[in-house]
Amino acid sequence: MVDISANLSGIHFDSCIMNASGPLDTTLDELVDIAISAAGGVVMKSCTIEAREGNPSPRYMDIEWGSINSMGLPNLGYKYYNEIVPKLKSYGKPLIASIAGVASEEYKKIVEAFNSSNVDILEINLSCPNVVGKPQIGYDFEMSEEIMNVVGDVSEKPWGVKLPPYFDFIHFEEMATILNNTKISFIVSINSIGNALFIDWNSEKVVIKPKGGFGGLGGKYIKPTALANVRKFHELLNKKIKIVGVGGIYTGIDAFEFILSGATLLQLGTSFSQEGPPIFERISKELCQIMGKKGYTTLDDFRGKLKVIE
Ligand code: RRO
Repeated sequence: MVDISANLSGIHFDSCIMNASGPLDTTLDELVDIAISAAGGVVMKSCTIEAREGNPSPRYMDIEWGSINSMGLPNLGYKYYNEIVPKLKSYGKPLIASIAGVASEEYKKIVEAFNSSNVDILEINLSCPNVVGKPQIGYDFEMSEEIMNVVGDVSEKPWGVKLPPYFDFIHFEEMATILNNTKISFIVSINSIGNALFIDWNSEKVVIKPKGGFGGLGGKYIKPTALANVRKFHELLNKKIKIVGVGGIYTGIDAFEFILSGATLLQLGTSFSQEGPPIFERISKELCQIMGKKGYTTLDDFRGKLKVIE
C-alpha cells in the first residue's frame, strides 16, 4: 500500500498535494471546492489588512507552457478569511492562511488576528511580484529578516515564508542563514518568477495590462528553477525547516521530482488554475503509481535522495 501522507509542524496531511495560494482560492465557494477535492490541505489567497480589487484586467493569461499574471493581490481582506475558518475547518483538512503586506506592522496585525482562530498554519508571503511600486520583499534580505522576527515574536501558530526564486548561490546562502536563525517551520518555494514578459507577436502586443505587460511567470517554464530552489534550500537549511515545493507541477513525475529534491509538501498553482479541483486526484494517483513501480511505500523512502554524478 502506497502512502503519500505528510507531516508539517505536527499537522498531518493525508496527501502531500494541495493548492498554492493564488488561483481559485479567493472566495468561500472556491475554497470549499478545494476542501471537498482530493487536495491534502486548503490554502487561502494571500490576504491584506483591507480588501483589494487588484490590478486592472486583463491580468492573467494562460500561455503555451504556463501562465503570466499580474493580479495585484485581489482579496477580501483578512477579516473575511478569519471569519470563514470554522466553515472551512468543518471539512476536516489542514487549513493554511496566507498573509501579505508591505510592512512588518501589517503582518503583525494579521498574524495576531489568526492566532485566535483555529487555522492550522500561516504562510507569510514575502514574494508578490505584482503590487505596483512595491518590490518583492524576499529580495530585500534586511526587510525579510525584520518581518520574520516580528512574526516569530507574535505567532502562536506554526508559520513559514513563501519565497521568490533565487538564482545565485550567494543569495541562497544569505537567505538560508537568515532562515536558520528564525523560528520558522517551513518555506514555500517558489512564487512565480517575477516580471516576465509575454508577447502576442501577431497583434504585436503584450498580453496583460498592468505594468506594461510585465508579470509573474508560472507553469512548466519555471519547474527547473523551482526544483533548483527546493534542492539548494534542502542542502542549506536546518533539517527541522521543511520545504513546500511549488512551480510547474503538472504530473506525478513532477511531484516525484520535487520530493526527490527535498520537498515535504507540494502545491499546485497554474496547473490547478488550468485543470481545476480534479487535478489533485489525478496527480496523487500518478505519484502513487510511480512509487508503486519503484517499490517505495512512503515519501520518506526517497525524499531528498536525489543522486548526483560523481
Ligand atoms: O496577486 C498576485 O498578483 C500574486 C501574488 Br499575491 C503572488 O504572491 N504571486 C503572484 O504570482 N501573483
